Amino acid sequence: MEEKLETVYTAILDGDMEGVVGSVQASLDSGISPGEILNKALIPAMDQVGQLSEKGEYFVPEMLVAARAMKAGLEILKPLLVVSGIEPIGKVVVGTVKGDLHDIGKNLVAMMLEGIGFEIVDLGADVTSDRFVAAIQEGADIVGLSAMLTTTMPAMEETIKAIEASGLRSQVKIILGGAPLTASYAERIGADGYASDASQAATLAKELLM
Ligand code: B1M
Repeated sequence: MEEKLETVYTAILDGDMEGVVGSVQASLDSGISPGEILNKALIPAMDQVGQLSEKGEYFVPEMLVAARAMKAGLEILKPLLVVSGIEPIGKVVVGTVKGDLHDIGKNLVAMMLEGIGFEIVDLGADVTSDRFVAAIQEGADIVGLSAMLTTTMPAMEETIKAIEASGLRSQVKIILGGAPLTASYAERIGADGYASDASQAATLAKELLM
């Protein structure tokens, strides 16, 4: 790995927020593209955090500081990855479902969708089905649900059922993603599509509106 990217990667693993901010900026200044910083340093570092937690070497505090450091890096990249001043191609409501606090993946998906021209309504994390329904009532073309815990996967089905019960189901396409999910699970609970990562989510969202 390029030395500057290695510094970003290590700073995330160390949960060193200032180190991430400095090294992301230094990488940009040296001409490394925002996409490369994201895909070659930030995302691999969070993957490694996940592996360390699976091995019992990292616990919640380490995951928290790494996540905070990752977010600080994303904040710098966001304006560079997102186009502005163009007519939106559609409106997407995104959120992590009820009971689930993981929002980094969802934030990346939102950023990628915004980057290709969607207007984003980000409801945050731990979002109840009622809040999703209320946001769709305000107007939406697509709803994007994220979940990272096996225990919160059922909240996706509950959300889809609540959207159906509200009579709004035919107005929106529903897509979902998150580490424990699969395309077959998405199909089984009545979603319109599944994406395994943020760029697939962007492609899927565009396809669904065509
Ligand atoms: Co948590 N956590 N966590 N955690 N955490 C996982 C998910 C876990 C796999 C770690 C582990 O034990 N190995 C495990 C889940 C096990 C399971 O359910 N099978 C776990 C656990 C157990 C927990 C707690 C229960 C721990 C505890 O308290 N004992 C607790 C639960 C809290 C809660 O939610 N109620 C918890 C807490 C936390 C922190 C708060 C400390 C922190 C989250 C901070 C934050 O997000 N603001 C955290 C973190 C950081 C992780 C890991 C290490 C990293 C997650 C991450 O950000 N990845 C994670 C381990 C892992 O993932 N291997 C883990 C980077 C991100 C870019 O990837 O989120 O997968 P990801 O998103 C991808 C795709 O999934 C996809 O695209 C994204 C970008 O490419 N995607 C979509 C996501 N959403 C999508 C939506 C789409 C389409 C694609 O369409 C709408």
